[in-house]
Amino acid sequence: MEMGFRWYGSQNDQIHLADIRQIPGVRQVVGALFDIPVGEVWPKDQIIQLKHQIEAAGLKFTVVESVNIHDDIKIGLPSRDRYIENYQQTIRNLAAAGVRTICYNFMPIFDWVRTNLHFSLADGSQALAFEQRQVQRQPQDIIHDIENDANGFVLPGWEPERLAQVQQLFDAYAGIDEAQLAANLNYFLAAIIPVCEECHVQMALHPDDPPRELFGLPRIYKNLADMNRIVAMNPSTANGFTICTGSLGENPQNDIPAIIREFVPQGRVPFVHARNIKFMNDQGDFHESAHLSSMGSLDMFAIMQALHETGFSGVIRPDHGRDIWHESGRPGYGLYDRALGITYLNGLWEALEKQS
Ligand code: CS2
Ligand code: MN
Repeated sequence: MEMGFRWYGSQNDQIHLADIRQIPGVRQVVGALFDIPVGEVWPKDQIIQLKHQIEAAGLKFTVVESVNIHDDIKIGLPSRDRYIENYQQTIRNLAAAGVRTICYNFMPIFDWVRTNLHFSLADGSQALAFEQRQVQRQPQDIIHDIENDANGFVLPGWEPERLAQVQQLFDAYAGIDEAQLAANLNYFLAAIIPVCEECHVQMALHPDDPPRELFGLPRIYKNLADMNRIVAMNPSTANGFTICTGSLGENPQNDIPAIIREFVPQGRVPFVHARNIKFMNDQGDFHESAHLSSMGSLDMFAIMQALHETGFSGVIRPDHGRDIWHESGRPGYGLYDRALGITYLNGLWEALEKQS
């Protein structure tokens, strides 16, 4: 297992690589080119520049999060083939720079959805939260809140230029149900997995967050049954998963250690996001919490134990953190709470290693 930290690049992140280097046990920076519009080819020279910058700080760069998928691919429009060709070229360019894992998601229109980016917890910290009654509102209202509450940052998946067209996007998805979305994923995988095999790159699909239908849009990766269906589409191990404990854990029916025990031994999990969430009621409303098991609803020890037992050898990173110690950075992506999360996860791992 190698510990990683997500970084938005020197132009877009208030955290410096030198800060990341000082978190004990961090080896990897999980990065991306955030300025390339979704659907365009990531230029090789810019990828290599990012790699050199990360390596100069004494860290490695083998996981990209995310190369996002153009909506035309998810909708299945004829224009998808051009975007798929671009994606194939991006895979080749990333592989040439030593990237081995590409995280992506197949969520229509929105990446993750939260209804509050500054939910106050009892200890005075703030975290991201989701309340179902809030999504009865218009998507425009949620977009407006997220854009206004992001402390001036543009959050990935919430690009204002793209979401300015949100009504057109909703119209374009009108005929797309879960089966059609699955067919479109299948089409995409059929085109890109052979390229991944050729270049020794593994795709790592991120779960839908939250893993339930929202705004009438279909969902593709909510639980173990969905994962089996995605494996059946394309059994190559290049067709892999990101296991995001927070996202999957937002459905209390999901048994995350069981999911790990199913897919890590298949060699299908190059990348894990570790975070905890706390349910606020039995309607599935939740807020994100500190990583410690006792602060949330997930048993982080059982999760790390399953990873250890199955010989997980990929990259793991803390996912979102709370805003603590007066930090008010990119919501979910401050330095302090994610660093605390890393220290805790490393502690659990050391105990597991020494016990075995
Ligand atoms: C991340 C996602 O911030 C987050 O919630 O886990 O944005 C994730 O990067 C994408 O969904 C993966 O494509
Ligand atoms: Mn995640």
